[in-house]
Amino acid sequence: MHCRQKLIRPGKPLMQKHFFSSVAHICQVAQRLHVDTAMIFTSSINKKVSMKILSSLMRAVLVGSLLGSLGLAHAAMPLGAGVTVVVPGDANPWLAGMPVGSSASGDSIPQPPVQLMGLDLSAAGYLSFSGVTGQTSYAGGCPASSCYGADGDVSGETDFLGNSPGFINRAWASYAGGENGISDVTAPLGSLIGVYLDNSQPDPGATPGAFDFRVTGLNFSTLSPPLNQAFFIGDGLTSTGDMQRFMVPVGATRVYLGTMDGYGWTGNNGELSVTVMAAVAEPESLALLLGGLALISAVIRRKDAVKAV
Ligand SMILES: [Ca+2]
Ligand SMILES: [Ca+2]
Repeated sequence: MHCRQKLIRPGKPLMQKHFFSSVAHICQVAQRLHVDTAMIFTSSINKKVSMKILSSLMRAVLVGSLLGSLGLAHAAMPLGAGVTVVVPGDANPWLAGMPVGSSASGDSIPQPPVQLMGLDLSAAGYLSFSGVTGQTSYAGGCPASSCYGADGDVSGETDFLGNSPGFINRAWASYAGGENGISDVTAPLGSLIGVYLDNSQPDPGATPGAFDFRVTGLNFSTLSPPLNQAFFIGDGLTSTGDMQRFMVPVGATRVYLGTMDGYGWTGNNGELSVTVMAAVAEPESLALLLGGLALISAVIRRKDAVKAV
């Protein structure tokens, strides 16, 4: 029997209508999490159905809140399989969303960034990156020299601002002004860079402010870039191997990947292979509710098991 049919029995049309949408959503998520919500509801379905459901939900929220306070309630739903793309070393993020033939950064042969296809950004809460392999060179030296993985060169170069080794602020056009309507960024040379766009061509008159990853650091757990703002991705992992979340801004329909350089992407070489997953971050309340449902379900199962002995 379908989850919803288990939970919604005939005889209480008003309450059925009221609870249908929320219960349907709970079913959908619970099935992914292997939470047997039916255990909770059907155990009391023959008596005062609506009050029992309400009572169960309230208990679930209370228990979930307790779990949340203990850091035990956490949920995320992947949206389909991941998408894998190859990002060449000469892919210039500042050509994202621009017409063919556009120029940027002094490139004699401008190469656009790679647009990720097959991800429904309108449904996604965030992207995460895994299995990022390969190396690129902003000096065209791969594999012999100046060849770096997706986190880029953090090991010895002095940036254009004379600050943190290996970090660079884009040199072309102006430091703060961005280019082609996409913001500037300060990030490690050679690192994997992303930019979210909506359906329109980026407007140079509405260029957002710039990230400075010397300030943000490279090991953030969550990053929330607005549309048209270039951001550091690297290998998508913190230094301790935790997967980082790149929140999808409202209105985003496209995401592009390229590499970090100061100017003249022409001549960069090497490539990165990147696997991207889109996921829905469950609202905290729902995550807490599901945590509570899981615990109550386990308790009921245990009671039933004891009765059966
Ligand atoms: Ca270069
Ligand atoms: Ca990293």
